[in-house]
Amino acid sequence: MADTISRFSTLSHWGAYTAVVQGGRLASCEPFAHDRAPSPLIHAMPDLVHSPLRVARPSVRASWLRHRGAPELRGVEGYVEVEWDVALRLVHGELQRVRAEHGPTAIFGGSYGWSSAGRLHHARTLTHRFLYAGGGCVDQAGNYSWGAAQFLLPHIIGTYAPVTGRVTDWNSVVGNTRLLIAFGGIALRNTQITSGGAGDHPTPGWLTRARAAGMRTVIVSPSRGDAPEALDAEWVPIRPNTDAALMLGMAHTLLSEGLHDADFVARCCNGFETYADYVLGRAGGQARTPEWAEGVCGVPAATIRRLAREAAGCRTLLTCAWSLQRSHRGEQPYWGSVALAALLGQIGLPGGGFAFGHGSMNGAGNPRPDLPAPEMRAGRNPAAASIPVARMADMLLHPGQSYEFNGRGGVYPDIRLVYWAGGNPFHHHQDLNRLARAWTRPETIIVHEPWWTPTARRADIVLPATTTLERNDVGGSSRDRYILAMRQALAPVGHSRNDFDIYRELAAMAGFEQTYTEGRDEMAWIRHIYEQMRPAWEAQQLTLPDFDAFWELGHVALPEPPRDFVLFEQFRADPQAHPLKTASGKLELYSEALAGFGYADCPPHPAWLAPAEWLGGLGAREWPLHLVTCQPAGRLHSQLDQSNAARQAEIAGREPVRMHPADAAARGIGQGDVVRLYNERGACLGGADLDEGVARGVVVMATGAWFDPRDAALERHGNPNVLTRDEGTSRLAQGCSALSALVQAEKWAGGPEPVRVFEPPALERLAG
Ligand SMILES: Nc1nc2c(c(=O)[nH]1)N[C@H]1C(S)=C(S)[C@@H](COP(=O)(O)OP(=O)(O)OC[C@H]3O[C@@H](n4cnc5c(=O)[nH]c(N)nc54)[C@H](O)[C@@H]3O)O[C@H]1N2
Ligand SMILES: Nc1nc2c(c(=O)[nH]1)N[C@H]1C(S)=C(S)[C@@H](COP(=O)(O)OP(=O)(O)OC[C@H]3O[C@@H](n4cnc5c(=O)[nH]c(N)nc54)[C@H](O)[C@@H]3O)O[C@H]1N2
Ligand SMILES: [Mo]
Repeated sequence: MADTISRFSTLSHWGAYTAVVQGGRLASCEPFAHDRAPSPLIHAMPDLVHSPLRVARPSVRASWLRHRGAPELRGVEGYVEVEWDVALRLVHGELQRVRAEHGPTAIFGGSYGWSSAGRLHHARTLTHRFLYAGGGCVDQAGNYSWGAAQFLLPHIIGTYAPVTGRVTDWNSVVGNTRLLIAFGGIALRNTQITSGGAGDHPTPGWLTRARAAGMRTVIVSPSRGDAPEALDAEWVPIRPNTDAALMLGMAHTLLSEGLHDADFVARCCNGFETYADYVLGRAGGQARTPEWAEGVCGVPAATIRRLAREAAGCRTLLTCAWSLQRSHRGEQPYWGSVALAALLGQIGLPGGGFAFGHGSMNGAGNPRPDLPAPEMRAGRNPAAASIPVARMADMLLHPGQSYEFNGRGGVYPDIRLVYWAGGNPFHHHQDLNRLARAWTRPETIIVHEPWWTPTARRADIVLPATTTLERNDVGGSSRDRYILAMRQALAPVGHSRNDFDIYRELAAMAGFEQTYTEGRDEMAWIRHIYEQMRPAWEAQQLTLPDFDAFWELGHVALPEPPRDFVLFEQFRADPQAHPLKTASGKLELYSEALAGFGYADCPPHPAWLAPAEWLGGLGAREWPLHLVTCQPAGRLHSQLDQSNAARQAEIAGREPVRMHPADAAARGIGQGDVVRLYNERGACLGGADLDEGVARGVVVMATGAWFDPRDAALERHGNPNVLTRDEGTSRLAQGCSALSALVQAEKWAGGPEPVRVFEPPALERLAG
């Protein structure tokens, strides 16, 4: 029997695959048959599922168990393993106590994080569902990915759907686009991933077809590696966080040479005159000439003029990576690209206009009918309380302090209890030394995790969660044509339980099990989530296959859309009949609403606003390198970092730091050396990787190396978030601004500093 091989269809954020199980263990993973470019990341799964870093039993931090105390020892001291009933009683008791003494706004349940691809067992959604049903909590608004875009775009184009990937589709691009200008490039490493998982990875194929059809690509990026070599793209290196200036310089060329589409602007835009005055310097301000832009962004004025003229002369699509807006004043390059596309006058034409995220995530622009993806609903938060997603440390540090957000004011609540499942804030947040200080404030921190991640090690109560392979589920993404069945392949590892069941038991203890479960068990929920999609199919005269057939086959494919999707096609054709959902009904080059907010850090028209840290600012004298924290090729954020493959991708046992050979030589740094990156917020070690494809003055370090501080002065493993700034993009969006950070680098001259984070924490069993 032990040798019997069984196969189960399943899904991860990095793609669908078949889990091959032998002797009760995951033996290997085979890509989904319909995937045209499967991600190699699926092969890390056996390592992960059977990792020695799995949380085996419910665990309680020693001092917390003794006297609910010593919050400063979070991350330092060991755990006592307890039985499930003990752990659940502790969690239930704490929730009851905090709710009774301080109310729902003392519980922080935002629980930001990607969790797993399966939609029923999506830990963050379940956390919300459980906490909402129990009286509510403080939630987080928006996301780290495109927080600035989410709150800016509705003001200027009436929706943020394009940043989610709903842009002019690839069929339209292949058939029409002659020039693609990709700000932030099209990094195929990022297109391995889709939130919710995908059956297909189409981007490499679309790039090949577009190139064969005659599309030329220009990538504007501090890193040449942001485009696949086969695309033969022109690389325009740029200083990080200065794209807004480059776009203004291009706009100046269009306006001053009469190359803009005056008819489109008159029909479809609001506030052209104000914007043009700003660009041309007619209102007494600086003219944003290509020469001026060169001084800011480092791109030669001649290149800026050439790009503007070329774009005006053919069908051009401008696309911006999400990274551009994940920076201080990150609203500006996004608004700038919409304005530039408006001047070009091709918005709403096949293959023209603006787009976002082609190199940020799998499936942007993938032709797909407008049908829903599977979804588990969290319900309504009766506390109706939330903070801007990335202001989490501010909230913990400054209860009672007021902040501004998208035209309204808010006050940070006084958090006593933090509940987190499915995220890793000690990966995702900025200025981790500051977060570590903030993290000592709450009385109790509860985390569900399959692994002893840095966040699990900083909790008071850790409940061991199953992984996707240990339960049944259904998944899929709004960017992909497949709905995927996820069949349980393994028994729960150790004493882990499904997040769904942990919350069900806690809900039962508190007397609201029925509200939480609605009377459904796992398979009843999966069937329900599937059937929820049926009405939308029928509205489009399509028949969703029978659930049992779907479960048996393992997937359903949505039909190819009948025609190309072109963003704002109808609006362009008749702006009166199909107005945008903006204040003016048009594209806003000037926004009355933003003028009303009066934010100097997000003025009412696209502008160049110097970020707090950039290479042209004063701070660059002391900190002369701009740190770009990109997404990791071999991981999803911090997920998969505990695999052997991740160890092999390291340099000198740490996260690679890519830098130009000249910048390295100036500091006596050679290939493979251990380097120390540092600024006034912290320091981390990394392994030097010299690369002429990185712009001078830039260092690139991927996110997600498990946080391993020796102390506040040194992180040993290469987690760049000890260096990043923890400040909102602006008062408008308050988005994550991780990509604006200056640092210095030196060859490490200290001791060996071994990485300790892959050793489990000290564990003891509760006697008796
Ligand atoms: N410097 C810098 N920082 C950044 C970024 C950047 O560009 N630069 N990018 C930001 C962005 S865009 C994002 S989206 C965030 C990502 O931040 P996160 O989403 O927090 O990162 P992940 O590592 O995906 O964390 C998911 C966690 O969920 C756990 N998990 C997986 N499955 C389950 C499950 O079934 N149950 C439970 N209970 N847990 C589970 C995993 O083990 C992992 O610890 O990072 C942000 N941070
Ligand atoms: N393999 C893998 N793929 C992922 C993820 C992952 O963890 N691993 N995470 C996923 C998630 S949650 C998200 S939100 C997306 C994020 O998608 P993005 O935000 O697009 O990804 P990044 O890798 O942060 O940045 C893309 C590129 O932008 C360039 N760049 C940085 N700053 C600037 C700038 O100021 N100007 C210009 N012109 N270019 C700049 C960098 O060189 C970088 O390589 O990625 C998704 N894809
Ligand atoms: Mo993200």
